[in-house]
Amino acid sequence: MIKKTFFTLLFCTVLSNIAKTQTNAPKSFGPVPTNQQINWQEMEYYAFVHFSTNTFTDQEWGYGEDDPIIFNPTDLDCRQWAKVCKEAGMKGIIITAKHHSGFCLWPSKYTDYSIKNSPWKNGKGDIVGDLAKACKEYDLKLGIYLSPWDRNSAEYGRPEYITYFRNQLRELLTNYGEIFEVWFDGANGGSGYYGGANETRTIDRRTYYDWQNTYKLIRELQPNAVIWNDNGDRADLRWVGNEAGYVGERNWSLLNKTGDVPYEMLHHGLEDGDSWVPGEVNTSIRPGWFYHNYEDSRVKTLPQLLKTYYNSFGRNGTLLLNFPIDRRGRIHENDEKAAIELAKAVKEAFSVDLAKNKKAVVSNARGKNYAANKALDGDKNTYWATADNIIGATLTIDFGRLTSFNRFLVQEYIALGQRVKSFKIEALTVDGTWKELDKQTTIGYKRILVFPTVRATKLRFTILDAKSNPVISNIGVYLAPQILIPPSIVRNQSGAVSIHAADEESTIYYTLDGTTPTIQSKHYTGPFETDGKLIVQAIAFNKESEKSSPASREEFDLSRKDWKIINVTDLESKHLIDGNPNTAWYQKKDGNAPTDITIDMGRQADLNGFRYLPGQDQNSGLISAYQFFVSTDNKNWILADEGEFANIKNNPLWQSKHFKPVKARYIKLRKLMTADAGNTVGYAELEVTTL
Ligand code: FUL
Repeated sequence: MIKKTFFTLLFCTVLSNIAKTQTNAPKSFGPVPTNQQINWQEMEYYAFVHFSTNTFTDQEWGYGEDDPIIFNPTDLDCRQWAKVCKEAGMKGIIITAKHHSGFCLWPSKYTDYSIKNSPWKNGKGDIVGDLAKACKEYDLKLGIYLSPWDRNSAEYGRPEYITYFRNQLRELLTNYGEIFEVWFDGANGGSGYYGGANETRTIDRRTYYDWQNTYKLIRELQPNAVIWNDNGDRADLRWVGNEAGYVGERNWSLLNKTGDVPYEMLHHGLEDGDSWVPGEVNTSIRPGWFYHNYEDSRVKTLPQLLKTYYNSFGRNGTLLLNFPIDRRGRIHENDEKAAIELAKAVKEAFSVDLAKNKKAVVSNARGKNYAANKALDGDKNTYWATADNIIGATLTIDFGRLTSFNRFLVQEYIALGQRVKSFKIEALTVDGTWKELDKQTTIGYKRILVFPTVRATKLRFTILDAKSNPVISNIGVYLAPQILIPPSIVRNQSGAVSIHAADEESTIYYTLDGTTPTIQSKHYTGPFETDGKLIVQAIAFNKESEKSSPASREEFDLSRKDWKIINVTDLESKHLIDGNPNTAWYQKKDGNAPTDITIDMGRQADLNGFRYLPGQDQNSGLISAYQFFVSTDNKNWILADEGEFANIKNNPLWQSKHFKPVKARYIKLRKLMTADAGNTVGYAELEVTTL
């Protein structure tokens, strides 16, 4: 009897405690993520692979006319892609099943424009299928990129195309197992082959694709997938407004369900948005999305990749990093090496959490189920939550002794919404004073702060402002090894080369003979004069740590010291040839007449190409279609090259073009069209390449 009463009592107490805990639990605030969005966010880092006919034509955007016969990888190995991605610490791979050219990497029943008609495996291959198998083997998830814009299809622009597009989507979402993400690129450039019509077709990106019905199909076939869309109707994920590898420091995972999404909103989200639409940072490990062998030496360096890492999922985003598949059908060795180096550096930086299970006190908590230690226990499902005091709530970690650190990681429990609007961190240093290390805005799923190494006994995290009581699931403190940044190299118009290190303590060593610099190479003491073709490579060396940065490398061609812009009087036009990529000239022109820049190079040369760097204001003046003329006498002009600068709007990098060698003293770049169809044309630099 006594026993029974005792157990009944115990049972009731447990029940009432559970009830108390539950009533005490913080409620969700504002829009919250779906389970699919949470699972996706927790993937953090995954790969893009770009592969198509473009790989074999050296293009970024195929026109849709290339014969499938050119698609002939010599050593295609999807298992190698998966192995590299796995070793790089990625959780999945999104494949360009169909890029804008319309060429399909799977044998679609609905078109002949696919690998079916390529020599690869005598037309019997299926790259999406091979990748699906490889992903399974390496425990990676598979995602599908299916370009809405199709420059091959005769039906593009007509209602019939939507049926074709959905048929293809159905094939991809039915035949290859579980798909984690479906990616609908926003590019709708206009001109194309379109079944031989060779014309420009424009569509209304808000209405043409009838997205709601396409979304229905996806939800039905792949209920666990998330949808990325930059074409009108909002889906589950958003673009962050650039392809350069960073999202805003202030980054809300919210947007409004309807209405325009200008750059500011893509980049920062919307604090009071009515829907959960988190940002995904997409960028390539090289300048381009597709493989070009001339970019083999331009794979991002470790410091560049680390910056991307911190500026993407260190800022409440995920990172979708692209590998251009090469003509063999493999991830190139240089890209593989860079990605593995990044994984190693991240592991080194984040393997020891100096805050894990350390003593911590908070100014305020909702009881012991939501106490300070819940943020330091390494369990993503437990959290520190304050009662109602929001502003000024603190969590102080006591390291127990002087500890060096330079990274701070913090996570909100996003299942209950994103709440924190601003916070700061301070350290109790040797002299007994609190020193502010950083002050920032949003947190979201994960925020990582990077600051110079500090030695301290305690770290204090303060919530300065929040929409509702903060719910912090994780805090980590780390000491990352120092990474030296490669110096920057520029050559001005007169041919003088200057090299700059990111920090003043470093010494710079450089070479001009194509060899990798070491500390035995030439010591840089100041700008030096050069002329003609030149390869400059440089390293920064830190005496204290005895470490060198990776080498930076710049190739220069003809120096522009004798160049004169002869058809323009605006003095600002000098920026076009000043060697400084950060200054630009914006030429304004009324009407629709072609805009030309005519230059006298001062002497004759054997040209085989030119390079154009647009002004970096992504919103105006990016030349998207051009003609390039040459002349020996400024009277008789020859058209040396014409075409498009594909994808310049999203990726406004150097645009290199090659043509049949020709003698010239005068050059003329003509803008035929800008990406925003406006009349202003922006130039940061113009150079030529010679034989
Ligand atoms: C862009 C496309 O136009 C590029 O070619 C690339 O696929 C990139 C991921 O998205 O908008």
